[in-house]
Amino acid sequence: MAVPFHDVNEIRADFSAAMSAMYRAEVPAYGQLINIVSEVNDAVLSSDTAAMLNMKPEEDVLRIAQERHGAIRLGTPQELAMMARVFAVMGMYPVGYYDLSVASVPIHSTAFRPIARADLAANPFRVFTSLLRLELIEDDTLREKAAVVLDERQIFTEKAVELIEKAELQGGLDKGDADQFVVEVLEAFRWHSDACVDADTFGALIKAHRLIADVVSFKGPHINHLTPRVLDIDAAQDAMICQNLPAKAVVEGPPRRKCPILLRQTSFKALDEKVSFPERDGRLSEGKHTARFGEIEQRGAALTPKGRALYDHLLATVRETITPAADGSNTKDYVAHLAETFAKFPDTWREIHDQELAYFKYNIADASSVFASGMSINVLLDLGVLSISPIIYEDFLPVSAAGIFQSNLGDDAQENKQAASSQDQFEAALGFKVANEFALYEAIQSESLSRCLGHLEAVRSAD
Ligand code: OOG
Ligand code: NI
Repeated sequence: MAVPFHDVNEIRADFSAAMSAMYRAEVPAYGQLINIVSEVNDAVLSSDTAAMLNMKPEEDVLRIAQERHGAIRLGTPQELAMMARVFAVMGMYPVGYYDLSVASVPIHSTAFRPIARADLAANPFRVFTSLLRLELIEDDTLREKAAVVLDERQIFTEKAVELIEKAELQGGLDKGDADQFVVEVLEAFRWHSDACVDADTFGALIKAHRLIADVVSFKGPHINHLTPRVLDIDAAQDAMICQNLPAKAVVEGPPRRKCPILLRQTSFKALDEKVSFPERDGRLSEGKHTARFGEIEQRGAALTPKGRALYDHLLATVRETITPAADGSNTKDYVAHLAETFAKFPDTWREIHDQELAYFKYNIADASSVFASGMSINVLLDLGVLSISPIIYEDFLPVSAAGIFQSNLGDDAQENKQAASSQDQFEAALGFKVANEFALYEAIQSESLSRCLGHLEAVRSAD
């Protein structure tokens, strides 16, 4: 009999845990962040707020301590295509397209993550994955140099490639291979303080764009942050400041609300790290690079296109009047204005549901109450036959991503005007199309509804 394959969700969970342990060793402040987050989460889960968050069924609560996202930046279409194969072995698929050119950043991105409800519940690890747009380097010589450097590097170990091919051929990996796969693939995400370009080239790349230097100058696409999910980001932000972590002035995204929507994020600034550059005369020169940072996020309900449009509109309205200053000088005003403007976004789950602003999971609250076929959903909710819980947003905000990028490039980051976005070009590099996030949430919602209705029908006809 054939040996059964190791559960893909477990490979992903193991990989996420291994990544977390590695990052903790590389960036000690990340460990501090994890401690803050778990204290805040424990406090929220044992308070009344837990019920309000309505994170039922238990799937959302159980996964919380394991929950995090990471971010990497790749240099070539070949690296992206290979990374997609790596993530597929762990049950992660590209969802959504993010055009960072709107923030004058020369990359475009997708989020690799699990897709099915059960897989998300098992472990929702996501990786925001960016691809450098080399064509946006204006200087011909520098662009060609960067292309050569990127072409020469091999970000995966031979063994990793072998195991990816084996997984594809067999349709999975046994436990032993899966464990080794995690170890080998992790190597691609490790930080290397020895650069693969000389200091002059590094300087020229920095001048073209800091992000270009970050992608091109090193042996691999080091993980640049890992972000745990927190249930009360304001409490966590206060704790960060208390512990002298250099947190950003403002939490990005929607304001604090009773019913959280989309996601709110905050981070502490990138760290200066020592780097050594190989010089032409064979000696090493010393320098520093600002690459990695810490981030936390509070996740809320996934919005429908209608809810997203309302969110975008309200945020744009706020930003017409006030944009948060990096030095924190107008934080109070900004926060007040944000809260005031978002009063137009309903703040009870039932209103949000009835106005179709977010996606929900339907649960059976009481199968024994009066149920007749053809009753509307709202009637079933009124009667207490059905109940709802928000579907958690599993993706990223383009605007938020831009904010994170900007804040971590330092205040002297250049403003480069970038060419128009190109989802087609990104998908050509990937080798296939990215999934549409709205369609995925919609599918989870309608599947939960038909499951409930099916069950109610069965109970009724058995009576
Ligand atoms: C990724 C930034 C995007 C987020 O949480 O929005 C991101 C990067 O800096 O490479 O992770
Ligand atoms: Ni992030």
